Amino acid sequence: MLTFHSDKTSLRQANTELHDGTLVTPFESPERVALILACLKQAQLGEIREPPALGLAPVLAVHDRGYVDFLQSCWQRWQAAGHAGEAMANIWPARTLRDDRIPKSVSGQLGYYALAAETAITDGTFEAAMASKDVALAAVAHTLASGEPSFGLCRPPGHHAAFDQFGGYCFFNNAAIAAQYARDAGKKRVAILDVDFHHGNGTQQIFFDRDDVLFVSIHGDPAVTFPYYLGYADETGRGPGEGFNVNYPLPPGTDVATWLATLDQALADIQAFDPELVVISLGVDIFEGDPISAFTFKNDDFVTLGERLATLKRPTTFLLEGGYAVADIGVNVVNVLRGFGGDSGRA
Ligand code: Q9C
Ligand code: ZN
Repeated sequence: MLTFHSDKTSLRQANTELHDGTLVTPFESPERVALILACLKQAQLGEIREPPALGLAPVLAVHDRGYVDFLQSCWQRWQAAGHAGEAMANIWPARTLRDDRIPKSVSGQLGYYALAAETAITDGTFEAAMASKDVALAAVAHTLASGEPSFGLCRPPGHHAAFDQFGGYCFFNNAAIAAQYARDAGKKRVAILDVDFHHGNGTQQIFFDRDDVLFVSIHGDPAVTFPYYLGYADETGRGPGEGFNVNYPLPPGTDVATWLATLDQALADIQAFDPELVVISLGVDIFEGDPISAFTFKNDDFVTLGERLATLKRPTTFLLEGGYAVADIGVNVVNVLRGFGGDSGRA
């Protein structure tokens, strides 16, 4: 399978993540991509290509202009304001405050455009996010042109990024940008299947009112799991989008057999939609050893996941989302892609 990768995704080198009340080295590290790349090469899974730089137009097709401008200018403005650490939100237009005025200061704007505090904006974050969406766009363009599957080694991930909010390690919603690109290229129906442990709140929000992009997600129950405030089964879409958003929340600790039975339902939803393209938001944080997640996949179960996805027999683009058990991240990704490709060998 053809992989798309850019060294520029390593330009995000954040030092801090707010985790359990302390500042830690971020779980979402550049090492993740390097380890997957090494495993892909070792497994001889196929050619690895650089994406072209496509600029902001495909980003602005799903994200707010003010939000994009904020991401582009945030680090410079934060530094100019004399702040010592990395740029992090610490106040929000929360339920009892106003959200109809955007503050002037970078600190106020951080809260306006952030949906969580853990994710810092740093030097190189915007450039890495640009490279990540270019990886996604090149991958989807290849699938559209050839009908062949492709893998976009996206980093930073994207599925928590909404129309005008970042968080959960995400800035640009790579899957949404890729799906919209396919729509603009003439594909009538695009399905996004999100298998990351965490609910893809950003992708859901971007397409919630639409019937041309089906969003289906299997994830940890938001009652007890990040992102907490979205991802319930009763979120089914709105207006013309009613029926085109499908959430399968599962309790932490869910066994693989139950997860795979849920996948079969998700695949049936997708077949009923008859999509011309399937985008897989591929989070491998469903692995049993993931440090921040609570599903129970073993290495070999990722082969099974790939095999089941192949039964859709649809043009498919895989885009990397989460996965933080770095020692296993390469094996787990390669196993999905191998399973999909029909080679049932385990990495
Ligand atoms: N500090 C993705 O998998 N917080 N994002 C969890 C650990 C946020 C995960 C607690 C998790 C975001 C793309
Ligand atoms: Zn995740």
